[in-house]
Amino acid sequence: MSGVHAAVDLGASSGRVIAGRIEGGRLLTEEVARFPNGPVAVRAGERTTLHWDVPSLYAGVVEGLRRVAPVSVGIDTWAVDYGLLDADGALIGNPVHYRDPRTEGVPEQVFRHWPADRMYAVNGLQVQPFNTVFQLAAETGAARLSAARDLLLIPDLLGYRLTGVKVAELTNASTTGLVDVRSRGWAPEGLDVLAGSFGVDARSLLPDLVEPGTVIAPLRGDLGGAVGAPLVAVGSHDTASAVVAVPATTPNFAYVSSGTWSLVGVELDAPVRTEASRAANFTNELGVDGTVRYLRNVSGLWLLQESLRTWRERGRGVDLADLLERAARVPALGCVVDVEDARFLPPGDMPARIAAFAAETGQRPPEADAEVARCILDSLALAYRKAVHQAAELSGKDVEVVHIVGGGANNALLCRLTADAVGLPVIAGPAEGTAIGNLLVQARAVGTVDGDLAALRRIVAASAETVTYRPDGPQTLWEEAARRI
Ligand code: LFR
Repeated sequence: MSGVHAAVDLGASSGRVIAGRIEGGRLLTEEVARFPNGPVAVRAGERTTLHWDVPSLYAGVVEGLRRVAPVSVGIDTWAVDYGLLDADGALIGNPVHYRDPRTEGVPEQVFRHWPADRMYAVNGLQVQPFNTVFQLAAETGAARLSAARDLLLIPDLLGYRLTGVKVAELTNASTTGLVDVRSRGWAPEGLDVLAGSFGVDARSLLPDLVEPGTVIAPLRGDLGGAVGAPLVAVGSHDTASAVVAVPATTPNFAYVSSGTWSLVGVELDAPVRTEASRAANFTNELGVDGTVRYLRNVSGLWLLQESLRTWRERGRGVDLADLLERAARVPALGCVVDVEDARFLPPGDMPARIAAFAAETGQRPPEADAEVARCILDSLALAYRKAVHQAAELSGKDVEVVHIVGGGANNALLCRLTADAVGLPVIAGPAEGTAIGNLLVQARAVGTVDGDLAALRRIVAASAETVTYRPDGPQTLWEEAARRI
């Protein structure tokens, strides 16, 4: 039996510390701490801004690590967000959450100085308004920028608090828009544009890049039995860790990392930077072991989560399991929406936005809660279908099977609909993909396991319960639905 590794995984609604150990070639995991990680809306002057709550997260992380006394630690969160440090290493304000609308209209301003096609040729990145490069451009003139000496992405920020060492882990850095996707180094062109046109000296703020798998430094401070454990740079972008945990047994797979977001794509050895790829807004994010995560952000269970929240706020608490059971009995494809439409991005009344989309596209808006849920799941499956087909076509990769990892793997209706929509078998699980990928990369870095990505994935396959869904029903139904949006 190995020592215990600790994955810190900060997700959309909660942060967790998950302990994992290798036993008999299998990875056994256990959640040891959970604490809230919702955005905090803070009003200052005329504006309300969505923030991270770093101090409270830090307290949760410390508490969890003390409980485990691990032999190594890895940290992952969602991408793009960062904190600024002053000359004393103190955090300047709480970092802004990417769902804050401060970047509305900013990509267009940046493209005037760094045209979108030139940018894509360098960073290979999908355009999302919240990409770090746009968040930084939105900070032009902000007082805190002039006080800033370092910029750290959130996992690296927590890592710095735990070790005193500043790095930029590459998989997450690749979502900033400031990494050259071919050289896997910072992109001088992007740094020049930020400095020259927006007065943001990112060049002097960004630390050195490290590849995932690098041992950063031992933990220090008031951490009980966790002191001295090495912090390992894992795929600190949660999606990078989730892709490590795809239990693929063939190279010809597509994946859906399905949670608050759905990240749909394939794994490649080299980026695809064609005009067709850019037009389809496919991203080349960097993965573990020199890979490229070629994917698109399709929205995700966010639409369902926000609907549940809306109903709850109106005093109509809905039980998810019961809702999904009822949704399974609603006739298929009655109404579909384009889940990638920008209107679905911010928090708020999701059923109303879905109804508005339906009306605009000449469909009868879903009314009952089960109809809304069915609409969301049909629409997600439809979006997965499009993204899987496009990923295969644009990259030239053969796809024989679709793996769903993350919370969506537990949603049997979504998995079944995905198999039907894509027309390929779907293998669902593990639901804890991100934590598992995090744990395996650190376990390998400190010598508990060894081997390439395929070997790590064999451990996942041996450890995780998966369910296979075979496609059923005619593809023409999905083709017709796609034409409605
Ligand atoms: C998923 C994710 C996506 C990223 C989005 C925002 O949790 O990390 O990969 O595009 O969140 O950071």
